[in-house]
Amino acid sequence: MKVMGIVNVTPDSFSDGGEFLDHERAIEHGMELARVGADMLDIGGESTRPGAEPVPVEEELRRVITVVEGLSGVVPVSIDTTKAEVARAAIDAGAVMVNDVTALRGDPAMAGLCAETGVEVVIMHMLGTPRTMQDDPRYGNVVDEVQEFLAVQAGVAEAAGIAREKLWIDPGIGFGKTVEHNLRLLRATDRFARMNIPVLVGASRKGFIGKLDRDAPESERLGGTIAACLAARAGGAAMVRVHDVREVVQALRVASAIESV
Ligand code: HH2
Repeated sequence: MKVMGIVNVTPDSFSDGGEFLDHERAIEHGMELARVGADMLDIGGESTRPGAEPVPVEEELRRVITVVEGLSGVVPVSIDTTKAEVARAAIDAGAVMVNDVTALRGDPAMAGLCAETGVEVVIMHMLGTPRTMQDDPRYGNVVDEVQEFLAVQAGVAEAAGIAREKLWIDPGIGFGKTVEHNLRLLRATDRFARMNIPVLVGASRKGFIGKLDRDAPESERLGGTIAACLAARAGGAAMVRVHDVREVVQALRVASAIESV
């Protein structure tokens, strides 16, 4: 299974110094993640945390493009954005994947851009928008509904000219979900994997882990992150999106060594 390392270029990540220093530190961080085993890096300049406000396009471009340029020669880069203008600039700077948490619903130009440039595309499920998604999310059957959504959006992507081989699907852990919804989705990874589109799972340090462990803060969610990654692996996920690349790579290596002995 592949590991996607997270490089956030937002004010709460690499903003201690001036602009140049911010980019430099983000690039160094990405290089370190690649060195310890990240197969690819996901670079994002707009937080999608619950309650997060949108970032203007110029600001997002200023945050991410230098970092995409600096890292795309080292390791394959994914751009985490909902804006086609940012995606286009990132692709020009070397990105090979678009990770759009709106699943191509946010910007009408996104699907066409992805089709035209031939990049890989992540279709992720989200209920509502980052600002509102954690306000009492409800489903009849969360697994059925997420699966149906992913199938529909994969169809939308194909209809826009994106080759099926370029698609990834992602159940969107934490995007409009209660703890139980997240657990049911992780447990159903095998059902998503049977859709014959590679599955990406992003559970790293997410809120449900804290809720299951006496409100552990983000910095203390590594054990839960690893447990979720191993569940995703057991269900046949093709890639996990994580902050703690070194530790997750180690866990995955041990899991596969046990399996193949
Ligand atoms: N989660 C976050 C952002 N992008 N993309 C995909 N495909 N799947 C995810 O689960 C996913 C994602 C969470 O973003 P945020 O809350 O901003 O934190 P971080 O980027 O540090 O994970």
